[in-house]
Amino acid sequence: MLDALWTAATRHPFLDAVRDGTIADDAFDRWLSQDALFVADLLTFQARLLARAPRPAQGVLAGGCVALVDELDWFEDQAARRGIGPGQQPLPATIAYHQLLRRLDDSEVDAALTALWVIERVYLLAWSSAVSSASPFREFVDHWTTPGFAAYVDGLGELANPEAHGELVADVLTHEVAFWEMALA
Ligand code: HMH
Repeated sequence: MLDALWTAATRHPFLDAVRDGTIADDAFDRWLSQDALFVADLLTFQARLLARAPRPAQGVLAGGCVALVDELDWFEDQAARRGIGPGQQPLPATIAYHQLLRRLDDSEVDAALTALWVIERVYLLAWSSAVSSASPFREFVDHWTTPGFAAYVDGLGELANPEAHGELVADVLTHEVAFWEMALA
């Protein structure tokens, strides 16, 4: 059940089309503008989590916050290059993910750390499935497949406890699937 959800969240027709260079511009731009909104929400969540995290988790979480600030700059740059204006409105899957992150503000740290590990591991695996030397979207694929990002996901993995939070893991994966679906819709 969980395996099937991991597969659904990390192998998706959106990613196949990115790999093959056949993704429609409007689908890619929809993903890009919605993911920028998601990353802004993720930074808010992660900064709050850092504030209540135990000592051993602070380093990896703080490093991740800095990376997310850089990522927001990168998204703004990419959006401008693709002619996407600022002030994009969140679509239903982005709003639902926002609500999940808000709920996690009130859950125990152990659960929130586990969810964060799933959120980042999904992107590492998903974009790894889109690797192709010929894709015109290589810059995006490279962004979430670098050794540095893989090391960050490993660092989060040491703080995560997926066995204790199976339902939450499934919940995050379901939101990830819905996010890819939104891009293609
Ligand atoms: C929807 N999940 C989504 N967007 C992202 N950028 C990540 C995970 C990883 O940061």
